[in-house]
Parts: sequence; C-alpha cells; structure tokens
Amino acid sequence: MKNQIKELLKKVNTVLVAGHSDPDGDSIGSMLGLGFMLEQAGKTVHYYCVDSVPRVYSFLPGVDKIKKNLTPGQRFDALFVVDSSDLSRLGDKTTDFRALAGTIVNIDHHHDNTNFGDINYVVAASSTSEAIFDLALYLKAKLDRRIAECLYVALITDTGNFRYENTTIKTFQMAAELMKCGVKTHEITTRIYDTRTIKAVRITALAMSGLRFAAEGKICWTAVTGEMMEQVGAMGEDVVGIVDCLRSIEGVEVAIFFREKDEVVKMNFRSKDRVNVSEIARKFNGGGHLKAAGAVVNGNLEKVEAMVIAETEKQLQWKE
Ligand SMILES: [Mn+2]
Repeated sequence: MKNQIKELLKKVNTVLVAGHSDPDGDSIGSMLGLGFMLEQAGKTVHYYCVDSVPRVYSFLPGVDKIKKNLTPGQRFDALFVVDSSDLSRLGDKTTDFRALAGTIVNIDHHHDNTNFGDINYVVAASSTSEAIFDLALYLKAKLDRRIAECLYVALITDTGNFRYENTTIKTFQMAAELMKCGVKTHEITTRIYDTRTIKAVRITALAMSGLRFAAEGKICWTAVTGEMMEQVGAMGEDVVGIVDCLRSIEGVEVAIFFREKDEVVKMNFRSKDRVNVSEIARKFNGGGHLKAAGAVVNGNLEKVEAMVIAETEKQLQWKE
C-alpha cells in the first residue's frame, strides 16, 4: 500500500486532504501531519473538513488552512481521506468525492473500513497517525517539529493519552521518535487535558445532574438538550469527554451520551470490557471502534433514547 502511495506521489500535483465530520484530534492531526509531508514533497495541498476545528486543537500549526467549504468545480489529482471508515464519514452529502479527484487514497485504522479508496492503506493501529508516521518513514520524509506535533496530538487523543488498551509498544516508540523531533509533550498534554472552558464545566454539571442507569447500573446515560446548551452557551466541543466520565463510574459497562441538536440526536458510546459498542452504533447507521463509537439519528430525543437503551440492554444480555 505504501509503495502504491509512493508511486502515486510521482504523478500528482494538487491534493485534497480530508477528514471526518465532528473532527477529533486524530482526524485533525493526521490531516495536517500528512498534508505537511505532501507540501514538503512539493504538492499543492488543500485541506477540508465539513465542521470547524474544535478550539482545543487551534494551537496546532496550519489549522487555519482547513476549510469548511470546497470551491465549486475545483478538481484535484488525488484525494487523501484520513481517519474515516467510509466516504460518508466526511459528512458532506452534496459533494461527489469520486468525481472530485482522479485517485482516492484511504488512510485509516477503523476495523469497519469499507476500503472505499483506489488505494487503501488501512491498518490495525491505535490511530490513523500511526499509519501516517509509518508512511513518513517509508517515504523518508523529514519529520519536522510541525509534523511531529500534529502526529503526537493525533496519537495521544486516540489513545486517551496512552490509557486505552490500543496503546502498544509501537505507540510509545512512535511517541519517543516524535519527542526527538522537538515535541513538547507536557505543553501539549496541558492544553488538551488540563484546559477546560467554563462553559464545558457548566454543561458537564447539567449533564451529570441527569444521570440515568439501566441493567443494574451496567448501562449509564445522560442527555443534553439544545435548550441546556443554550442556557450555558456551550458548543459541541464543550461536551467532549462527558461520555468518558460516565464510563469511569464503577460498575458501568456501557456509557451513552445523547445530544439533541436541531432535528437530530447525536450519540456517543463507550464500552468498558464486554460490549462491542460499534455494533450498537451500526444499528443506528453509525459506527466506530469496539469501545468507542457514535451515531446520528433523526427524531425525538426521548424516543431515540428509549430505542437505543433497549438495544443496548439486548447487546449486554447476549454477552452475559
Ligand atoms: Mn482515529
């Protein structure tokens, strides 16, 4: 796969690098890390993500280059899609991505990746950034501090700062190599994990005041309505992390965070050990990893909650 990318790079000039909607650290960091590598190789690189970059990542070099809109009619020699199991994850129903670029390169680490690319570089790894890092070594790219910082942020955010079990020896080796490139790890960790907005704390407080449980405490969930978000002036990025907090409760096997937004309900799933939450998410047209997944459905919050909790109870019973 890496050799196919190497061959492709001999032929292309303009490149679009795209990541999934509701971007996370891996998506943003991988986009920029890869994009800088391609720029280094003399390519003209454009960056695209349908949603804004969460403020927590605004310190990363190059975030301003990421655009929320594509120029109508513009075409690219190649489209690199990162951290997305399918083209639909780009969250843009109006763009025909296949018509947009001569070749699609799919770089990802989701086990449910549909191999939608002309070139598919899909790996079993903690994060997409591990694949980009390997690609950088293969292409003998110079890992300057900018690239290293972006890849480091991607690596720590997808491993929960090296806490999740997707953390491997290779993860630490990669982190060590990135540190050698000048990444100030403490500074980055403080920015990402120890800096919260007041709004985030307030919306978390509201969410926590409405905790609910099912299956003798094995399922825990809470919901945030549009009204609650407005009340404290919170944005989508302010609710990130609430679901992890629910999972950390003793005895909880599955945690779900519901967020009502306009006409849809967004859901985040986390699992501790026994349940594959990507299966639950898939029932609602979502997807993700075994222990972290998400979905978006149309409908009324209470009804969606009831359906999802019933499905989760069913999945949990199968595991018992
Ligand atoms: Mn990822």
